[in-house]
Amino acid sequence: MKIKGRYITANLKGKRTIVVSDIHGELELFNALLSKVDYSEEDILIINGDIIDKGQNSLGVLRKVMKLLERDNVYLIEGNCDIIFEQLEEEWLYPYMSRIHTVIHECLKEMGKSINDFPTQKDLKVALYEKYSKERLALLDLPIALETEDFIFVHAGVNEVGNYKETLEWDAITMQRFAEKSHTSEKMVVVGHIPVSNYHENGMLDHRTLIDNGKRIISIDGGNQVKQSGVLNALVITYDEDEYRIETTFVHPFEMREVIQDFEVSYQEPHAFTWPDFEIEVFDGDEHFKMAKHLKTDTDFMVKTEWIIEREGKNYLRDDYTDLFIDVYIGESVAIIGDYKGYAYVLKDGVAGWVPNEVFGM
Ligand SMILES: [Mn+2]
Repeated sequence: MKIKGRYITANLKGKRTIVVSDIHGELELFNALLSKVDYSEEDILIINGDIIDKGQNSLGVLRKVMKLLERDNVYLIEGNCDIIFEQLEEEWLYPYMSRIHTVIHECLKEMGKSINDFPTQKDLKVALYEKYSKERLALLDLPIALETEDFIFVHAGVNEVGNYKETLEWDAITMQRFAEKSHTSEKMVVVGHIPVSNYHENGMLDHRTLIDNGKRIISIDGGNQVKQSGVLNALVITYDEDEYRIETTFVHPFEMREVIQDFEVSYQEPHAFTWPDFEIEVFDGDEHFKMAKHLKTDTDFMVKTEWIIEREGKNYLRDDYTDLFIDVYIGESVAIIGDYKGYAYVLKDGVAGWVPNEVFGM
């Protein structure tokens, strides 16, 4: 099946449009984002896939979205995580569920059951289809793409084919790294699915919306629930005087902390490494940072000691990593991703990095 069998259209001109994607069961962040953009019934709301799984409240998000979908101006596009009710008999399901928190875990919990109460996956499916038919139907046969006057909204991407509607459904919801590919449509293609921080080559873990006017691709997955420092992004599209204005904003789940001492790095060449290229070789260093070589890119960098894990005699980064130090100034507040020995891992303007504890008077 191709997009052409499952796409819808809408007109954005004359309205304000809010676009979000990859909410991944994070009801509080979703609510925070809607209030940050001052979302109202007058606005068009486009939810560009992956509303459930990974986060802790998929049922909460799903039920909220079901309520929102009663409005004419709200659109939900299918993401690869949203079809799990149709995959209950897949062989990979239980191994997947042992690694990733899913909406199925939440259904089981609500029912007071565990997987072991069902002799076969088919039995589980029958039970879920009976108790959760409304939720399942809300996610069944969602549109794969929404096309407007000048935009195409799709979860993962479109193929570089004569007409984007020839894109296979499966590609549209699962393709990798679309922002590095091209497409042939005149329209701007807006996607989620791949955290934008995976695309940066400037040594930054930057989670903010990536707008590529040359390629006509906007990527908005801020890595919420996938990246430790991830955020939930929104696009706000308005149309005034024959022109679109595209604004971006985001929310994050971290606590803010006030800076009471300036910290500025005069010169640095930062590095960032993202999954799956985590193997490193550690040389010397101190209790805070070690010097290491990133094997895949043959790059020397500084790694916070807590980020180093050892497996079978080899060293790895335990997660995405950046060695960027962030400039901070008295009176501003930054988001605390985590406190580590001597340093805090912080998020400022959507970019992750390190500051010494002294900036907080600690
Ligand atoms: Mn996805």
